[in-house]
Amino acid sequence: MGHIMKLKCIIFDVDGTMADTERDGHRVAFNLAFKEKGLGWYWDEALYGQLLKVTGGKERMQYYQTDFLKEEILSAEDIKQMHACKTRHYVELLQSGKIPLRQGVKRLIEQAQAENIRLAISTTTTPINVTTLLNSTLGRDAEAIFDVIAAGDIIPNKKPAPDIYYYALINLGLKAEECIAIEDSSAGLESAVAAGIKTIVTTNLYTQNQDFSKAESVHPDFSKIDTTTLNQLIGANHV
Ligand code: XBP
Ligand code: MG
Repeated sequence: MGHIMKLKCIIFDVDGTMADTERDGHRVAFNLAFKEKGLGWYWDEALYGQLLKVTGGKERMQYYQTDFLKEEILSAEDIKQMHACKTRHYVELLQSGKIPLRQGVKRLIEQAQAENIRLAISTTTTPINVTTLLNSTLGRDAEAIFDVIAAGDIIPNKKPAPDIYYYALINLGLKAEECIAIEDSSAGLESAVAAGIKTIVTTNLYTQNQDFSKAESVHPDFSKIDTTTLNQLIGANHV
């Protein structure tokens, strides 16, 4: 007879999960960068929804010119510079306080802390984007809340590859069965599940019609997500 496992860590995705960053954050920052650099690109809300298929800002720009424009306008170096410009604009948007955490995220974080459940982040986005969001919403020392912040280019293959979740697990020193991931997109779900982590999904307008058949449960918001329900999912993992 094995013993019942307990939840050791909640691993949060950032974009779309902790905050609705895409439509009014990343998208706006990309357009500001295109304008600043004199490139005639503009990504409206509908087009951006299609581009979200590819995770990572640099990868998204490459995807746009290859698959939509069918013309290589930007070199790899141009994309890097454009992305640095986009990151500057995005950080400024976050610092202006216009992008809040999704309702219920702070409550879940505080509940986990009170119960000594560890917290981590696994995201495709650039590290400074994560720390700026945390600082602008949870305060100056917010990074310390998370034991591991796995972000951006530290791994070569972004979501839906499992690499960023493997990186988080190794640095946490935990097994996949001891963690729950929270994601908002099918690419994120794919990534976490491929790393062996049970995953719940909180949808948003861009992701609500995606395939979440591999999720433990799917929610429109955080109202029914708490440590009790997450622990029940882990409890089913007998060892
Ligand atoms: C988030 C993303 C990110 C951001 C852009 O995916 O796709 O690429 O849109 O971030 P996930 P950068 O939520 O699955 O991590 O421009 O910093 O790459
Ligand atoms: Mg996401």
